[in-house]
Amino acid sequence: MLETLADRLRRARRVTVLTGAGVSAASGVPTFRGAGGLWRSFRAEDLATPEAFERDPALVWEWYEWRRAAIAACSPNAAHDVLARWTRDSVDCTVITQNVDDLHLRAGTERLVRLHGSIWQLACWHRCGVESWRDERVPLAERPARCPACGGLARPGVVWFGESLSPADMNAASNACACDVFIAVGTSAVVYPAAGLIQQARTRGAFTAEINVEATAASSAVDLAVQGGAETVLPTLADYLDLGNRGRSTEAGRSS
Ligand code: BJW
Ligand code: ZN
Repeated sequence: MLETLADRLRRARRVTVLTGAGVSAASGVPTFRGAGGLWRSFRAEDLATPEAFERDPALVWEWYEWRRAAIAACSPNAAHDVLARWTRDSVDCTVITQNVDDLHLRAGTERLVRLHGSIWQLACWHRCGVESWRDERVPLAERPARCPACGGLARPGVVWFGESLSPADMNAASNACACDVFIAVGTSAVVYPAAGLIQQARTRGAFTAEINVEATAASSAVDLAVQGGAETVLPTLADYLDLGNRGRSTEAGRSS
């Protein structure tokens, strides 16, 4: 099964990978849904919507501060490393992530679209015109955080339910759907518009695959569903590719 995917990747000119929380699970970052997921213990409506922030900014910030501290203690795993290498190597590979941790960046990923923002980025709640800014201090100097320009409330630079994604990021993600192979890794594929990218890629002729520890909303719609942890499947896949490439270069050496 992995050989089929490796073969597709070997022949692909353009590869796109959509990642979700499962990619960071082996690093210790909690997922949202499923066993141990954040939405098992917290209600999204109370913490991840503009209405929740309007109602109780201190509570929302308390939750994000707790998550920022947890993520600060995590490091990229083997799945992040493989994807980062693919974006740096010769193959034209783009990673579209729904994750707000910065583990793809810390692994050195180059062509990266961050659809749901960054937990380390802050923005003015009142949209006073100031650019969003990065703040990695844990804990924040002031809680709730304040905008340095207008002194009003600052919010986490993430995309909450009911909020639109950045048009530039959506555009980049849609463009990346014009690819030969599209792989969804570690996402439950239930949150839109991100989940819709899988179908978009398929409609545009891509070979679609999923890597996940369990069946998801996308499993029956993709060409190939691989069951397993991203941190083990991606390195195995990379080994297949490296072996294949080595074989090819040996053959080329022999024929010259
Ligand atoms: C492993 C593994 C291992 C584990 N290896 N795998 C009805 C009502 C209201 C809204 C809607 C509605 N219907 C549709 C909508 C729109 C809504 C939506 O999609 N809702 C659905 C949930 C129903 N979408 C939006 O609101 C989006 N905006 C939008 O559509 O704008 C237009 C609009 C405007 C106004 C009204 C309506 C539309 C915005 C979505 C923003 C999502 N935000 C969050 C929080 C980000 C900030 C934060 O982190 O706090 O993004 S929610 C959360 O879900 C987070 C994630 O990025 C996102 C996706 O989750 P993901 O990554 O798939 O994680 P999980 O936990 O779900 O799955 C993990 C997977 O990993 C599992 O499958 C495991 O099996 C697997 N796994 N270990 C491989 N080792
Ligand atoms: Zn401001």
